[in-house]
Parts: sequence; C-alpha cells; structure tokens
Amino acid sequence: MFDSLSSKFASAFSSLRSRGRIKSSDVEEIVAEIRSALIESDVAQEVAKSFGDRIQELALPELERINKSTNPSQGIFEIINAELTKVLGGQTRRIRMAKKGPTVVMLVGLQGAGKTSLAGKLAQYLKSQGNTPLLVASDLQRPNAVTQLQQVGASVGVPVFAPEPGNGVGDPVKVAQAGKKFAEDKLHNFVIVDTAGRLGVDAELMNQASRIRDAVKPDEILFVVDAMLGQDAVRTAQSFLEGVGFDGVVLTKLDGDARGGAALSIVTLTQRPIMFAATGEKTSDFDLFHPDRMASRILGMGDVATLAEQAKAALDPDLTKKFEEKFAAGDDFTLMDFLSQLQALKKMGSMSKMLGMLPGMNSGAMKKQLDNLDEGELVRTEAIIQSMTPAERHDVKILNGSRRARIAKGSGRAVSEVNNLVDRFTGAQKMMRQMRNGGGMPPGMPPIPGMAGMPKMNKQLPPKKKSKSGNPAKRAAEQG
Ligand SMILES: Nc1nc2c(ncn2[C@@H]2O[C@H](COP(=O)(O)OP(=O)(O)OP(=O)(O)O)[C@@H](O)[C@H]2O)c(=O)[nH]1
Ligand SMILES: [Mg+2]
Repeated sequence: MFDSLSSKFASAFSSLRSRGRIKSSDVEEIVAEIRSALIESDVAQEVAKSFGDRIQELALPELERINKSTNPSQGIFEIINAELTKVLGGQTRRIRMAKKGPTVVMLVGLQGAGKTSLAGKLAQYLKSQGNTPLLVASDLQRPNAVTQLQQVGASVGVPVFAPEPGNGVGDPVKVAQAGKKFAEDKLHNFVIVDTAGRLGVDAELMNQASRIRDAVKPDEILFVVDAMLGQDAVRTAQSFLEGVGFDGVVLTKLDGDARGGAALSIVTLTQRPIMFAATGEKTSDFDLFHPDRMASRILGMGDVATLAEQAKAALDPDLTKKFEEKFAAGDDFTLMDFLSQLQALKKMGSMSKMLGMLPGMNSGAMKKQLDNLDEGELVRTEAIIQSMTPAERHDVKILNGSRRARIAKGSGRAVSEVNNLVDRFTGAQKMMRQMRNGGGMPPGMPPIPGMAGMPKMNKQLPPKKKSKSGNPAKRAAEQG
C-alpha cells in the first residue's frame, strides 16, 4: 500500500541525507521531488502544489535551528512527517456514537467499491469491541445483493435485516426504516445500512441514497471508494459529497497496486477524514485509518504500532501463559510449541503484509525480498509437523531415516524439507535452552510470537547450572 509513493519519498530523502548542512536550495530541491512524487502517485496537482508550498514555508524559517542539530536532515523529515499526517487527516477519527438509540452507519459508493464487504468488516470490528451490530440490506438493485449481505453477515455472526423474499417489498427506503426500527426494538446498538451502487455517478442513485439518508438519519455516512480508481476516486468523492453528503471516507483495495495518492487528495479536497481502510477480501483485512501511522509508513519509517497491535491480537494469552509455565518448570521447547508459534504467526496475517510494517521494509531491495517471500512455507511446515506422531513431535531425536521418509510421504513434501525443518527446530530449541539458562536472546534474534514475556523469565529463574551468562554485558555485570 502506498508503495510507489513510499519508494519515491525514500529516494528523495536519501539525497537529502547525504548533505551535512541544509541550504534553502536543498529544501527547494526536496520539495520539487516531493511534488513530483505526489503527482506521479495520483495526487491532484493542486494538492501536491500546496503540500510542497507548505513544507517550504515551514522548513525555511527553521533552517538555522535545524542546522544546529546533530542530524539536520532529520529535522526536515520531521516537518514533512507532521505535514503529511495533517494532510492525511490528522487525528484518527472513530465512529461517533448516537446519543440515544442505535448508532446508524450508512454506506454509500459506486458499484464494486466494496460496500457490502465493508459492511461485514465493520460489523465484525464493532462486534469485537463488544457492540451488537445489525446489518440492513437496503440494496435491492442487484438480484443477489441481499443474499450476498446475508452470507457476509453469517460469516461474521451478525444478524441481517432483509426484506422477506417475494412479498413485494421493493423499496430500499422502507427496508432501511424498518431495519432501524428493528434495531431499536431488539436493542442493537449499531445499524449498518448497505446501499446499492451504480456503475457511474447518476442522479437516480444519489436520489435513492438521499431518501434513505432522510429516512434513517445516519450518525455517520461513509463514502466507500476503491483506492485503485486513482484520480477518478476524487471526482467520485466530490459528486457524492454534493449529491448525498458524507462524514467519512473508507478506502478499499489498498492491497492492490493503488498508487495511494487519491487518499491525500480526497481528504484535502472534500475536507472529510479517511476513517477506515480495507486491505483485502477477508473480513479481517480491515483497520481504523491512522493518519500518523500511514504518514510514517509512506515515509519509510514503518508502522510498528499496528504491528504490535496485531501481534497482541493474534497472541492467545492462555498459550503465552502455558509457555511461561512450561519454561518455568524447566520443560523443553517441543515441535508442538514450534507449531503453535507458526499458527500464531499465521494468525497475524500475511507475512509480507506484516513485515512491510517494519521500518525500512518498504523500500528498494527489502521490498523485493518481501514480495518474493514464500507464504506457502508456513503451510508446508505445518503439514510436515502434522504428519508426525505425537512421540516424534515430542522428541525429534527419534526421527531416523525411515521415520523422516514416512513423514515426507504423509505430508507430500521432500525428505530434504523434513530435514531442513528438523534442523531449524533444533536450532530454535537450542536457543530456547540458552535463554532459559540465562543467556538471553542471541543478538539480532527477532522476538518470537507466542513467546511474549519470555525474556523476563531470565529474571525469575536462577541460572540452571552455575555457568556464566552468555551475554557479555551481563557477564561483566556479574563479575563487577
Ligand atoms: N482485494 C480486495 N478486494 C476487495 C476489497 N474490498 C472489496 N473487495 C472485493 O471487491 C468486490 C466488490 O465488493 P462488494 O463489497 O460486493 O462491492 P459493493 O460496493 O457492495 O458493490 P455493489 O453492491 O455492486 O454496489 C468483491 O469481489 C470483494 O471481495 C479489498 O479491500 N481488497
Ligand atoms: Mg453491495
């Protein structure tokens, strides 16, 4: 997401970083580069221009101060980051709850924008926060629109209010109204109204959406737009703003190769915040839109905050506790633990998406590596472990040649892959033992999901043997 913009910014910054003192001509240069990066990424000309002007206005008077600091390019970077955050909407905007009765959220947008999918994503998100949403099928345009929403609702376990088939209820306005009434009676605290889209902006579509709006008086009207539309997304947004009005924007299909510029333009030109982003077809491919995190991602600083949140959500607290207890008891790290970790990793979502949130991962060579990352690897590893007997999983030392051949056959993988996995696991096991014995994490080792809280074990446990710590700093402390 925003990859091209991000890599263009990265090259602009690398030229700035190579300078010691920053002159006003350097600022002008980077501003020119930023402007063209923005325009190439589908940001409207006027928005790109005013963004550049603003950076210049802010940076020039600060040059003296910036040049006194140890890292002048960082000073410019911070100005750009703050301004980009502002252009992307500033603060994260959450749904405003109704003061009384259910909060009504109405979704509008063109055909295929992703409204119905979003209805499911939003419902799941709200439900996960302890709400009791109701989905309302007010798209009676397409013959299967209602069934589509019913399937979406079923998949996230959220009820759907829909007209009874065949009894002639063909008025989306009445359905919306009845849906809201149903929610009030049944004490649902959120109502999500899915509406019909059209191929292009037309008067009839606007008229229908406006009538639904007047009937249910939404607390939030969300304009759903496909980020891949580029500049067209901005024009569509402006038409919807005039025709129906909306309070916030939802960008969908950010997983595609959208150049992302539309996001910046829409916020600036409609003065409406982006509230949510959808990044795939699964109901979990959805998040609140955080302007600061997005700016930091675009600028190649990564999105560690989101990564941490996802890790936390994916980690099963019971599992983490179990690990802690196991280690405290001095038990060994087994292949089953290894498998649970892989499953936690998988739950955290697509590996490449996840790793892309780390600083510096979205530019140049790193990006290529990520794109080539083999997601199937996890699945294959899982298959191999699942083809083992419980005894084998418990102790890989019993894996002789014939057992390995049987496992390979059972999982449909090559024996070399089984060997490779056993080697990797043995290495991980060794590392875990070392940690337990007070050695701490080997340098450069990433934290392992499912193992949150592990390092603190070092403090709670006396070293098993009287061996000195493997960690030089600690050893020094022990001796000192
Ligand atoms: N890759 C990707 N696909 C998406 C995303 N959001 C929706 N889609 C897909 O886009 C297609 C259209 O989505 P819908 O939710 O049916 O769109 P809609 O706005 O309800 O369309 P109409 O009901 O025809 O107006 C579906 O195939 C979705 O799976 C997304 O964020 N990423
Ligand atoms: Mg739909």
